[in-house]
Amino acid sequence: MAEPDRSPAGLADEFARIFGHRPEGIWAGPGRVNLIGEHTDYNAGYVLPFAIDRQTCVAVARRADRSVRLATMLSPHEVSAAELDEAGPGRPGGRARDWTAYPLGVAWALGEAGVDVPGFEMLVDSTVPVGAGLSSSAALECAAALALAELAGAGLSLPQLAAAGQRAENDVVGAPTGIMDQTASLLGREGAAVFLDCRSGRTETVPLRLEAAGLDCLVIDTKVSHAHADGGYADRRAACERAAALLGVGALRDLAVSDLPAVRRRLDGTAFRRVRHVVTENARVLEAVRLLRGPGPLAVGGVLDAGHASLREDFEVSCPELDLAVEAARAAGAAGARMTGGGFGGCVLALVPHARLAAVSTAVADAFAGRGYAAPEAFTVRPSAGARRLS
Ligand code: GAF
Repeated sequence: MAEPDRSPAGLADEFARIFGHRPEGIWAGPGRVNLIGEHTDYNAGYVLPFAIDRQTCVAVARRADRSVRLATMLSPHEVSAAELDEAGPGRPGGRARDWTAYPLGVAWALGEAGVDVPGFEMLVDSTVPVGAGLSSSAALECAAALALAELAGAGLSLPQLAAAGQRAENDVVGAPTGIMDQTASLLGREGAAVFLDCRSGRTETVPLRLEAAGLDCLVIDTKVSHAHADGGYADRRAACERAAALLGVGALRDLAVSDLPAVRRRLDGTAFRRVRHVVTENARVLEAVRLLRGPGPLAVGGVLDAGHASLREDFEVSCPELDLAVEAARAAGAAGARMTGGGFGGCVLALVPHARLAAVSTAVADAFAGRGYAAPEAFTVRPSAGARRLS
């Protein structure tokens, strides 16, 4: 069978075949890799993600009624029907917990933000692997939010659109995630990472010139799938909130590394380790920003390695496949490697000198085969522009 045409023109043609007329436009939202700053966003801390050159595209046209029709290139013969008013907190609309909850949730969240969202038809296509920790959900939310806000004639800022994506995910999909992924997808810049202070909402662009440093960012998808609407993520978030309440701080962000000895005396061992991860991770983000603005990306390898150890030992959100990918990548010459995203599966990111790229990919594949794990998939990504209208 011929490969589907994944260009914007191909998506528009497929839209016309499914819905009988051309879309009004095509919008794209990228996935993201988080360089450092994991499980810090919902603790009002710091994160340093970047948008990647894998994206979700939506072709959209308004309807005259309040109905919604949703289709995906993954199964183009199936069209989901829903009503705008069906989605809301605890009511995913469409079919519960499938991908349609994201655009419907975004439509609901924009409505809550005062946007008069019309009924619409939407065809989705994506090159962001689903459930791999590269934020396929935020990519779809951000493309949909940009499209629907524009078609509704609403002049929302990028942070307001990010908030709508997060609300869709928290209130409609039921995943208690933070604001990092939507911010990265909307505010990403070519050749740069987005430094976000999740308390103030302030963002700064930090240069991430991998090419100039002779590095590639290799993503290794372990193929261990995760879902943030499942228990582990919510459990870690609740543990952080409990610890903050016990320690009498507004959020774990309010603690410094120098507070840790005193914190240790007030918490049980597990709670202390959760707090220590968040506190040291915030410090690692600040250190990575300093290094990227100074010596450059080759210098952040050690920060990535320390971040992975903290997620594995203190926050306990890694898994054997992620640990193996990190170890094998480092042993084969990566300058630094760590799991990226919420954890419990998903991807590892490794900063790899160009000359070691093939060796690192092969070493990881061999290590997985040696343990009898399913074959991982490795590919490079580039820091890329954020969500935008394509046509
Ligand atoms: C997921 C969430 F969606 C983010 O908000 C963030 O908490 C991340 O896990 C962990 O850093 O991607």
